[in-house]
Amino acid sequence: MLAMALSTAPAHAEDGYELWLRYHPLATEQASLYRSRASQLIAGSATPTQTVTRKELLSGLNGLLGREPTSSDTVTSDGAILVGTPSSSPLIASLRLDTKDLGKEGYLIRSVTVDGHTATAIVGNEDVGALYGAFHFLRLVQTERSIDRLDVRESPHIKLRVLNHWDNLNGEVERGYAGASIWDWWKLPDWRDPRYTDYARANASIGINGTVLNNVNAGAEILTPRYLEKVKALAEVFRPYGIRVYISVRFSAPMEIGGLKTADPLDPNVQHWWRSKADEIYKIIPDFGGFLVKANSEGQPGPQDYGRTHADGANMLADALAPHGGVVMWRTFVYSQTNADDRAKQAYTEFKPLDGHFRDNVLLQVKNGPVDFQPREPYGPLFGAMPKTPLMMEFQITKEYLGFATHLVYLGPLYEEVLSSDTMAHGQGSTVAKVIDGSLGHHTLSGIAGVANIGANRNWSGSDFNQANWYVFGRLAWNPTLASRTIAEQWVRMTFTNNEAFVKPVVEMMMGSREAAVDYMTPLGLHHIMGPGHHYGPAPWDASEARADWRPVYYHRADRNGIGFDRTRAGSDAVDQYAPPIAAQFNDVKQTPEQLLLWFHHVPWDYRMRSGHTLWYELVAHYTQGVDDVKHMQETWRGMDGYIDAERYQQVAAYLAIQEKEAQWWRDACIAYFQSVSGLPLPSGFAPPQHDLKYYESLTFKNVPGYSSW
Ligand code: BDP
Repeated sequence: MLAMALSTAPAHAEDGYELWLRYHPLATEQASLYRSRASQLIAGSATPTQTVTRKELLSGLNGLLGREPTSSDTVTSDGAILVGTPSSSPLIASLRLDTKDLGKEGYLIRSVTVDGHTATAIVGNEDVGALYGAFHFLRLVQTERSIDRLDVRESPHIKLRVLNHWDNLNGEVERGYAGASIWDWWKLPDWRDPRYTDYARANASIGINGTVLNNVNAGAEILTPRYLEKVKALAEVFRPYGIRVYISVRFSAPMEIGGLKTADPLDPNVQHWWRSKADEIYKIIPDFGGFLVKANSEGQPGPQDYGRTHADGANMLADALAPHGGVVMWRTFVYSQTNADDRAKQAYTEFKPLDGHFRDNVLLQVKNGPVDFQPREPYGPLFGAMPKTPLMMEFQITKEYLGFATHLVYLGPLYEEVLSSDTMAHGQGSTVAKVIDGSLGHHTLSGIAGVANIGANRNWSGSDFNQANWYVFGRLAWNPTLASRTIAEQWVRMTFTNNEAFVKPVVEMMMGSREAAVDYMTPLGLHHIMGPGHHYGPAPWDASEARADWRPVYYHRADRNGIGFDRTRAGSDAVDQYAPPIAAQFNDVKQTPEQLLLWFHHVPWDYRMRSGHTLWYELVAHYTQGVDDVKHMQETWRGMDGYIDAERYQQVAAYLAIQEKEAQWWRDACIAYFQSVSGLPLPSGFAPPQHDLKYYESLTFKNVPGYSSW
């Protein structure tokens, strides 16, 4: 068995650079089958997008099938592939395919007959649609799906599908675990690293159509002419792939680089400064996307510094961009240390009253949960609460709170859980997905952002499995109703192998991995109990942070009597930020899903769980389960030896060993701490922590990735 598996493993070294666009030869039987259905390629090259589409198909099919289709203008045999738009190709126009509903970015893939020959037509209304269709077609071949009777129609559910890079201009990446920034700002614009093209290919292959190049904690320099030239160079590389560039702007830029005394959004000089800045940008980057803004949040400047509202600030920038078709993505991640109210409530409190006050080209970008990208949070209460404003989703792809680069945690189930949550805001079925795709509020503008996990590491994302999180983000951005399991399966096939003996157990392992992390880090609704600042490892005891709302003890509220944050009507009343049926559910301890119990309730240690056990027992059981799950993942992976290349196999194995060690650390440290607070004995059958609490408390870390520059 093992010997057989070994014989199909690729012969050369793999470093993960190719991502899921790994066009390695299919097994011989499959290859010859596909070759007969991909014998000719009829594709234009009149525009840059057509050229890259054609190139991708040629290199992809050549790699997968061991032979390039012949290029031609007419169909001369069975198995031709026709790619393009009705307006650019008379041949495609003559097929009279119905492209009406596809929009600008949609495509169809249809098996057709041309001059008596079977063929496959990949058609968009615009070049970029055909490009997306080409990637879809390649995926079918890569994953060994039938391409005989195709009738695919696809168009994106969400308009702006954007990566957010938290990259600083000095090359550091905030919360980045995959090395330095891939943007070599110093050598731009003259040196355009070929990697930028591969970045664009990867994004286009999953439908991402925008990228915010710099950190939300932005400096003003990126708005200077010197840097705008660099931004322009990147925009030029990305343009053929349908990707627009955006930048994060610092609200006080008019003071820092414009010489003004104020950044007050109602000051005419400030307004004028931003208008001319926008004009300057669009002169050199005509398809520039717009601005992303973090304002009055964690010390960043903003309109409130001048007694103005978020709407005043966003609208001022929106007015500057509007003549050029640009948008403002204004973040709702705000909370203040001078506000004694529950941090989880503050975004809603500040933004909900502003519904209806924003210009048409403003989107509010809302983190998926009310606090901060924790392993599990309920969906943010703003979703569904601002029907007059397009709300964007902000997911984190980089795993700031989920084990950095080394923990194997597939985020698909987390994204899916949030997107499919029913807000009940406009009756049953008002899912978060329908809020952000604009359908619930009848918005034409819609968006979704993912904080990128991309860096200069050869494998882009810090680990092979982290690539799956970039991938699943893109696919769900295109269609937020897709199942994360289906996406995982496709990713595994494209990234590793189609061998079922590998695909099935690995998909299973990925699907369980997020729950494992929740269990060994923050089970039953616990949150924000990680190490201070750098966010590495457990520190539920920590009260060292300057701000109360950065301290773990603020969030878990454990004492001798119980544990959890009371967000019911008797507590902070965060529950009432949700639509009434959901609020009623979360307000009632018995109706609250146990996975969110301690998010919404402070309960005694001997609280009876649905299992019949006490909360204390269940807490210990979940922590233990998390570690066991990681051991199980290791076991699964050991069984995969020989199915894939040794390089990636071994790195995953080594990372899983790190994950096991750290999962154990999380479990033991948290149990030791909570036990010290509850004073309860460890339930029988569970191993005691490996060290005493003092040991865990004594661990400190310096030079943690993603944080060192602060
Ligand atoms: C937190 C990060 C911090 C970011 C902030 C944000 O710890 O580095 O600047 O979010 O989203 O998750 O603005």
